[in-house]
Amino acid sequence: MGKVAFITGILGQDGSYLADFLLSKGYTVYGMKRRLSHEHENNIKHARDQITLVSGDLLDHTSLIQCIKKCQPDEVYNLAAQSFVPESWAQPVYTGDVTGLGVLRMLEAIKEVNPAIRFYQASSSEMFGKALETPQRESTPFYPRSPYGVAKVYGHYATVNHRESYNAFACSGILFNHESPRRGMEFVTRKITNQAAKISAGMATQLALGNLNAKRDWGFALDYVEAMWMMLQQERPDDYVVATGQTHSVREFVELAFKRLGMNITWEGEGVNERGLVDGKAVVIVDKKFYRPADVEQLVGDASKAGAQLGWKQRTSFPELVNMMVDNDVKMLKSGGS
Ligand code: G4F
Repeated sequence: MGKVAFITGILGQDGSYLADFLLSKGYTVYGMKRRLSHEHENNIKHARDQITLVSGDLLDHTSLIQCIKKCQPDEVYNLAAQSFVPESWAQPVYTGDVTGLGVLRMLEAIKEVNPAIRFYQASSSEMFGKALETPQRESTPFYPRSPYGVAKVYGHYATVNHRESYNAFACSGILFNHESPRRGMEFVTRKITNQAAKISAGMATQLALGNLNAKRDWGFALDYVEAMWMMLQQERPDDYVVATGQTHSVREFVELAFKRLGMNITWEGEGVNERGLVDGKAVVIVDKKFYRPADVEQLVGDASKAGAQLGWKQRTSFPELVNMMVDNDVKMLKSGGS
C-alpha cells in the first residue's frame, strides 16, 4: 500500500509542486482547502482528479482533528500560512494566529488523533531576518524583522518542542526563498517576470518596485519540495536549512529578466530616485509604497547539513530560474492569460 499525505496550503506554489511530487511517488494525496480558496485551484488543475480536497482551517482546531481522522495520513506537510511579508504589518494578529499558532493547532491535532504521523513544518529564512551570521545555518540565532518572521519563529519552536516533549516525528525545514512559474504575482520575482513580459509585448510601460538592494538566496520551488519529503523519510526527525548558497539583489533579478527579453537595463540615480533605463526610457522605477517598515537586507543559506544527511542538492541555477519564469510569462501572455 502506498503512503497517504495530507498537505495544508495545497493550492499554493509549494503545495501544488509537493502534490505533483508525491503523486509521482505513488502517494494518495489529500489537501486542506479553506472555504474561500476555491477560486485559486489553478495550480493543481492538471492533477485535480488525483487529489482529494477536504475542508479545514488552521484557525479551527476541531476542523484539523476532523481532517486528520478523515484522511488518516502517514505524513502531514504544513505549508499553509499568511505568507506575504508586507501583509503581516497590515494583519499582524491574523498572521500570528495562522502562521504561528496554526502550527501548534496542527501538532496538537496530530498528537490527539495519531502521534505516529510524521510532520513537516514550512519554516522560513525570514526567521533569520537581520542576520547575525553569514551564511545562515541551523544554529544561526533568529532575528525576525516582520510579524510574519516572528510568527514563523513561533511555529518553528512549537515543532521542536513537540519533538522534544512528546517524541513527535516533527521536522522544521528552514527554506530560503524559492520561486517558480507558479509563484504568486505579489512576490517580487513573479512581479518582475510578469511585468517585464508585458513591457516587452507592449502591454505595459513601467515596472514599479521597492528596495532594489535587498538580496535573497533564490532557488527553484520544485527542487525544494523534494527536500521536504526527504526530511520525513529519515530515521530521526531534525531541522534543515534548504538554500542555494548564493545571493543576488532584486536589481540583478531585474537585469536578468529584461536581458532574457533582449532588453539591456542601465541604471541612473539612487534610492527612491533610481531608475532603470532601456534606450533612454525609464522602464523600472522605485516607488516608496513598496518599501517595508523593516526589511531583511541580505539572506544566504548554508545547506550543507541537508546535502550531507538528506543527500539533497539544488538542480536549477539562478539564471535558469529567471529564464524559466520569464519564458512562462511570455507564453502565458501569448495564450491570453494575464
Ligand atoms: O518576494 P518577496 O516579497 O519575498 P520575501 O519577503 O523575501 O518573503 C518570501 O520568502 C520567504 C523565505 O525567506 C518566505 F518565508 C515568505 O513567505 C515569502 O515567500 O520580497 C523579496 C525582497 C524584499 O526584500 C522586498 O523588500 O524584494 C524586495 N522588493 C523590492 N520591491 C519587493 C518589491 N518585494 C515585493 N513583494 N514587491 C516589490 O515591489
